[in-house]
Amino acid sequence: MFANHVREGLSHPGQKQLPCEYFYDDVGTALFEAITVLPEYGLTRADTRLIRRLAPELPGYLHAPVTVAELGSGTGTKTRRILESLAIDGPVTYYPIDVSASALARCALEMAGCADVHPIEETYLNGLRQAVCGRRPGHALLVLFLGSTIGNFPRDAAQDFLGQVRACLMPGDALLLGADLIKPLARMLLAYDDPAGVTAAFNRNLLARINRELDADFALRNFAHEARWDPHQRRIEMHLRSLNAQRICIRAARFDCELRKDETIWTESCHKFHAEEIREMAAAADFQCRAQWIDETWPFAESLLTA
Ligand code: AVJ
Repeated sequence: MFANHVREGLSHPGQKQLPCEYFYDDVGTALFEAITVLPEYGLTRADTRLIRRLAPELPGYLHAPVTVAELGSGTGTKTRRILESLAIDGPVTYYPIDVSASALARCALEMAGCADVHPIEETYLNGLRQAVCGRRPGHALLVLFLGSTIGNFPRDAAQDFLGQVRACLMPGDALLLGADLIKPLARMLLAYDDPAGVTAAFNRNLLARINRELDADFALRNFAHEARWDPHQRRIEMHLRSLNAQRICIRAARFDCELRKDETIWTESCHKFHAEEIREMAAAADFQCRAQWIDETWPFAESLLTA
């Protein structure tokens, strides 16, 4: 799977690219956690502040008992508040869904005290369908999609994804969606190109992972980290710029990759939103936006969408 995706992305005519879900091996997961505490990266702190604010209000929107399914739970740090708040009205079942086994294992350990935890090592929609299969009659399902991971999708795919989540839900179920909002350009760029170089290390680790898992010979020093703003797509793009003409051998993918000097590999897109845009996307996916919480310090929106 990984080998095929790498071969496809790097033999792509025109812009070479790699899928961003492969950032999160053990090293990448640790580097991402370091990003979340960087002063320049306010996103995770805004998300956490909003969850602290909305958690006590959440039971008012849902009929107990509640089953929670989280898409891309990571270690689940932000979710504890939500589970604790829902647990006041009765026992909560929690399905964390993630492709990172190490993150899931930590999540299960940390949340064991406040919910009945069933980790699912799967991609988002496969995991959600699995969680839905096990749903008990009379339980409301709350799906969490936090941290602006929705921003990784191209806009049309994000719309499509919301529709697919909606199709898994029944009346009375809900989706809590976190999305990073558009803010001044300098702030957005610095968040993805921090002076300590943690984001650069996170980006380059994708090449290191290919070296480790696919027996490749990327020289990480020959690649520069780059964060760009695309005003039309309203997104930050992360790239790795080849500093010289080079040929990379990826043995396990049976593939040689040639790069020109200054050619880039596009590794991630992080779309940014207007708050009303989220409500429009929700409506187009047949959701009702019941509430929206916005952080003032770091513009970020948490939207509660019901089926
Ligand atoms: C996890 C997708 C929300 O888009 O900000 C952080 C990933 N990439 N720094 C983001 C990321 C570079 C992050 N998401």
